[in-house]
Amino acid sequence: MVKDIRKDSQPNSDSHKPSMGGGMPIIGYWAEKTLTPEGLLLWKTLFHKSACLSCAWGTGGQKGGFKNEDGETLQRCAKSVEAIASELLEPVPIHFFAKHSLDELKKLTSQQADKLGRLSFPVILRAGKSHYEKISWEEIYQIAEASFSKSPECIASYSSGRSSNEAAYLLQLLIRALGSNNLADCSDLCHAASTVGLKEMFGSGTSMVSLEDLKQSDCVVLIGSNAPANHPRLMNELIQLRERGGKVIVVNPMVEVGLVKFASPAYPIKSLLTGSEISSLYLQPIPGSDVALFVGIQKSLIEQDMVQYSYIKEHTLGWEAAIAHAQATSWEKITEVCGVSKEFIDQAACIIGQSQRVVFAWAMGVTQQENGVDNIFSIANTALLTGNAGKVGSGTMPIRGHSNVQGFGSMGVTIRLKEEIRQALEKLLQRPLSRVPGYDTRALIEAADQGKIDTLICLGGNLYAANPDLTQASRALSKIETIFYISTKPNLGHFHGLAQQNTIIIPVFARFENPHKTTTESGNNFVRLNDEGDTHLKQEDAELISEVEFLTEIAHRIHGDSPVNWRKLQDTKYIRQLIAQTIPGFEQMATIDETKEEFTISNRIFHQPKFPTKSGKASMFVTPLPQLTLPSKEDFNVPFATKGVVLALGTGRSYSQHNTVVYKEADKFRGMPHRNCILMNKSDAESVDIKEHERVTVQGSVGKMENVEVIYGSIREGAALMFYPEVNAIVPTNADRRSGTPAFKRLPVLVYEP
Ligand SMILES: Nc1nc2c(c(=O)[nH]1)N[C@H]1C(S)=C(S)[C@@H](COP(=O)(O)OP(=O)(O)OC[C@H]3O[C@@H](n4cnc5c(=O)[nH]c(N)nc54)[C@H](O)[C@@H]3O)O[C@H]1N2
Ligand SMILES: Nc1nc2c(c(=O)[nH]1)N[C@H]1C(S)=C(S)[C@@H](COP(=O)(O)OP(=O)(O)OC[C@H]3O[C@@H](n4cnc5c(=O)[nH]c(N)nc54)[C@H](O)[C@@H]3O)O[C@H]1N2
Ligand code: SF4
Ligand SMILES: [Mo]
Repeated sequence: MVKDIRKDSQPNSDSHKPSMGGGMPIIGYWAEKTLTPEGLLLWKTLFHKSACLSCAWGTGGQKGGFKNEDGETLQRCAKSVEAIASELLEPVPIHFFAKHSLDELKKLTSQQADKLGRLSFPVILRAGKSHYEKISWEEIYQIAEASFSKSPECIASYSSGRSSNEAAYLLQLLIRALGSNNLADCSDLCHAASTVGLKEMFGSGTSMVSLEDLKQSDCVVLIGSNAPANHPRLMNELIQLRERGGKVIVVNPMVEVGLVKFASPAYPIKSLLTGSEISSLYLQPIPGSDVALFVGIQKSLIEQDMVQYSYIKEHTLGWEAAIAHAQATSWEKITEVCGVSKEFIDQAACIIGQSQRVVFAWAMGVTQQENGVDNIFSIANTALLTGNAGKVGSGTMPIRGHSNVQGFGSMGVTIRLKEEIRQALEKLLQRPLSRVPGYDTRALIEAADQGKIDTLICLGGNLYAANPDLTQASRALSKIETIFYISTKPNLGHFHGLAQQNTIIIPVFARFENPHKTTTESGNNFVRLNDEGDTHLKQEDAELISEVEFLTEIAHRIHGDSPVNWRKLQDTKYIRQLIAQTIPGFEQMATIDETKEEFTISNRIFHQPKFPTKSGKASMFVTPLPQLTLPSKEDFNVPFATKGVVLALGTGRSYSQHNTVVYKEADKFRGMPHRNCILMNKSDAESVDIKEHERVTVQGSVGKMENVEVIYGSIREGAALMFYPEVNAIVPTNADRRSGTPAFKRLPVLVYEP
């Protein structure tokens, strides 16, 4: 195995970090959760016919709890157990909110808030009050009627990708029928750069690769993804790929142990005990420099005569300029910007050029950058130069986040509505849709901060804690008159993201509890059918409602029953029929209730180099190299004598959290014992006499975090890592200009001993 793991990026010596990802800690976790008295309920839920709640890899559904879309078994991971266990908690006691004031609730950590239990009755926080109190459904609907009759531009929604396609479809129909396009979504903070970039290049914003394709590839380039933690079943595909002689190139400034070696419980004999080698080549670029690395790979492909000229001439536009750009950019510049040597870049190019079928897969390491769309362009340019798009076993594959985040986009929960959907919705609603551009998540916060939002409805998620600059997020939300939070669990947003007049929390069923069938879409464009189920919460303790019932009731009260009979849509079969009628690629939704046949959405997976663009060709774009200077210590306005080091801080997930929800304090795999740690390179720390485990201040441009414990880790010099949501207190609001995705993966900070 060739690795660009620098000599000086040695992990901390005194920690007991596992030497590989997955493995026995995962088995231990399964045992801990499933062998308890509650374990039975957990097993029952695992076998329920519905898609896994956690990530968009999309295990589960009609084939039973443990199967992927190819029917392979043992495809459920511990993350799935983690997510289910959290929804199976007891209810928040009925007198809880009467007993605990907001001042107390504001002191809770994310983990403590989640552990309170399941939300089980609707509550309201009224202006000037210190406590949430129970509210009747009738009063909720009266407040909804008043607040949704405000001017359409002042009404907005935010959503997270765990709810169903049916709920997502209703949400956008409700908002658009009001005359608003303000449909912010968590994908704005996540893969928006992928959607925008891929759409411009290929005319389609999702993965062009199916699970079957992945099984046929002989090389995967995995960029800015920590799949062992966040998409664990993808690891099975990488193990199988290596076994059939394929190669995995990892691009990540941090050495994630599970990307070097992973022990998969799906293969108890061949992998679980000894582990399977994952990376064939591990490249550690400077954070934010992936464009330079990929332009380098392109330059090397040109120099090694590995470009598929006949392919690009026939199937792409703009290739001449992209090639000229790579040729004109000097090796000196490329290696200086990305910090990876020409030797390693040549090796990567060689592997890609010599492979027959290459999949380029990526996640947040490249989308959450100020040049997020350029990152996507540079990766996909590389795929095109080597003829790896529109061919079985190859292509571009954004690895999606939430389990139904892609479904939300397909259902029209987006500020970039497809023209065909617009027309179909106008026909359905018998009126033109508003042409006023909608707010995405960042624009929504900015608009709220300027007092431009009166009413906000949040379908899941945690708008407050998911955003950068928590001070701004809290202030912005406090200027909104009424906020409806539709949620399964309490979270920080319920206590820090409070409206001016009324903050209402609506408790809803989780996916496996809904009284009706629903559907979801995986990142591989596969639509799953979720059976109805029931909740463990006792009727006398719980007044849960389904998302579908709540949304249709609001819509009915505001819009009446014409042209859409909203209450009829409480039978979700009718929503699926509307989806089949109005959303391209979803025709099979019309019969899924009868056939139970889960399906791949049409026109998304490309096995021929014919793309849904005007010309039928893919477009290549010139990708300027980023300018990655860091400020100097003096720019942080600290006393002159302060000894500190300026680093590029990346923020992301620990191995024990799901987005803003923390399940466990420690991240064992990275040797970080609690949340308030900064992982950095030993030599950076030593350059300013900071020792491991010392407490430091981490100062960014919008605030500082104190008492942060230093942990040495295998991250390249000049880079560091901290966990969100806590770190969002100091993350500035810089974002990619074209997609609006915040630059969560590169913020300059000064690390110093106070
Ligand atoms: N268990 C679990 N599963 C999840 C989630 C969860 O929180 N927990 N969240 C879900 C969601 S919504 C999402 S979006 C995904 C997120 O899945 P990922 O994208 O895998 O998660 P992140 O922790 O954001 O970090 C991704 C990786 O990017 C690397 N990185 C940082 N900067 C750079 C850079 O400049 N270049 C490159 N090439 N790499 C860089 C980091 O070192 C890290 O390994 O996971 C989904 N699945
Ligand atoms: N600094 C930093 N910030 C980031 C990121 C980062 O890497 N770094 N990543 C960004 C990314 S990729 C994302 S996707 C966002 C995540 O942002 P969000 O999606 O807004 O946040 P989550 O933490 O996933 O939301 C969790 C809440 O969803 C609710 N919930 C769970 N299941 C259901 C359900 O079935 N129905 C309903 N109605 N509610 C439910 C629960 O109340 C739970 O508390 O964060 C972003 N923020
Ligand atoms: S890989 Fe993702 S979808 Fe599959 S079981 Fe794990 S968390 Fe669920
Ligand atoms: Mo995400």
